Amino acid sequence: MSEPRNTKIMNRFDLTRRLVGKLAHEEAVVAGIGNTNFDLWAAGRRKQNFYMLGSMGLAVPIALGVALAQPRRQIVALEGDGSLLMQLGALATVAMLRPKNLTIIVMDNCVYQITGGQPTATALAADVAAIARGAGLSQSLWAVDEEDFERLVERALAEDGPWLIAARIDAAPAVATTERDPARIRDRFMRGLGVRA
Ligand SMILES: Cc1ncc(C[n+]2csc(CCOP(=O)(O)OP(=O)(O)O)c2C)c(N)n1
Repeated sequence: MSEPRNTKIMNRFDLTRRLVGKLAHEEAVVAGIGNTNFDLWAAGRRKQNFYMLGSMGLAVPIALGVALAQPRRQIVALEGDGSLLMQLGALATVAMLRPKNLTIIVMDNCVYQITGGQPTATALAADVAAIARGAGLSQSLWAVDEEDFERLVERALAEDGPWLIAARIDAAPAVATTERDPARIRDRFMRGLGVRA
């Protein structure tokens, strides 16, 4: 079992591109406020991407809802450590409902980067993969390096979930900014999921 201090510090955009490169079956990706969705936007336009704007902590709850509504589709939630820490109860809810098709990916840079780099609890002692295991998500792992991240993503997409993959990342800024048009983001996502003509 890896611990955060034993893992390589990687780059969010690089990992996001590696994730998107593994998606071949119209998997949905729900990205949290700020940098996770900025880098998802930069990694290529997909109709099955949802970009959360405004509120922290909602990538996992939204992705859980989509996973329950569309059990034959694989769903990925992308979240920052600060946002995940704001909504820890969602992990216990996921563990209770056990959607086989949900993977949570936590991009842990140990700071609230987008608001100025204030340290989060993971900078000191909190371990998001261990917290998730404690919430009941037994398949909760740290990616030790980029190759391990890719292997874990492949496994999560192929084997029953729920999964949580945590990755330590550097403080590089996001490489783009998502278009700020919530109605268009929602409509495109609904069409991408086949629930709106
Ligand atoms: C409920 C709520 N509280 C505070 C904010 C202000 N805020 C927006 S993003 C952010 C930091 C997000 O940190 P994290 O999820 O770790 O992502 P990072 O910026 O490090 O990529 C904060 C404090 C907000 N948008 N919503």
